[in-house]
Amino acid sequence: MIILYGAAPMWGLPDPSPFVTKAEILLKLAGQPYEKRPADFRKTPKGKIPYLDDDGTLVPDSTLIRAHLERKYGVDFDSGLMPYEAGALWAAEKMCEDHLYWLMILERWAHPANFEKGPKQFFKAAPALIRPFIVWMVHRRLKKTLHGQGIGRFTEAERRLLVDRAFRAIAALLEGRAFAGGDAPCGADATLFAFVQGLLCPHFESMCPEIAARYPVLDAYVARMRARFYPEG
Ligand SMILES: N[C@@H](CCC(=O)N[C@@H](CS)C(=O)NCC(=O)O)C(=O)O
Repeated sequence: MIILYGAAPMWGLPDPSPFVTKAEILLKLAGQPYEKRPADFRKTPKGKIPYLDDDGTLVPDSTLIRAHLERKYGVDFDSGLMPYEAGALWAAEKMCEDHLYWLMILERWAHPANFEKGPKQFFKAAPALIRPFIVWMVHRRLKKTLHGQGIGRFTEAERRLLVDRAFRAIAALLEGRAFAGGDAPCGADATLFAFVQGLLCPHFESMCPEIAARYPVLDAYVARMRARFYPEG
């Protein structure tokens, strides 16, 4: 029995974490039955979501989950791809995870209106008296992380340029194809979809939808992936 630990659907997304959505789509692609449950952060092997419990074996990290599914169930998530395509898509996945992710975090957490209607709900369970202090601590840690990672040092105009170039790159990989994998989705689709969908989430005020409008292939792709993997809406 496979249990995928993440959060709950919110903000019109299957999960607030694109990494959890990536892992969920990999499970769907692998054709493995699973149950999704809310994570207890005290039990996550690396302190992050997602993680998997596969018959008692704990597997943290969306990329390690992919490797686990490949190893244990013999799934080839790159099936049908030329080595050059598989390489370019792997690089694009890492651009999403290690670059665009931080732009998403900055928009959701550092923008006061977005924080109010978004991540603030993660703190609902904290005792009311110390909640503002916890929020302050988390914000302080995040500011440090964004500065260290580098995204926190860019101006809005510079961030626009970075988003534009990243969207242009993803759009180029999708041009003329239904999925990054071609006619059928591949492993990279799990990641590209999860991150583009998260960045275009209409619940938040963001520069991303306006920039993505220059690349119509992106919206069409998100709708296609959504219909395929989350037909329930
Ligand atoms: N490399 C990890 C990244 C996962 C990740 O950053 N998850 C975020 C949620 S989107 C998290 O759990 N953050 C909690 C923290 O950093 O304390 C993966 O691919 O699964």
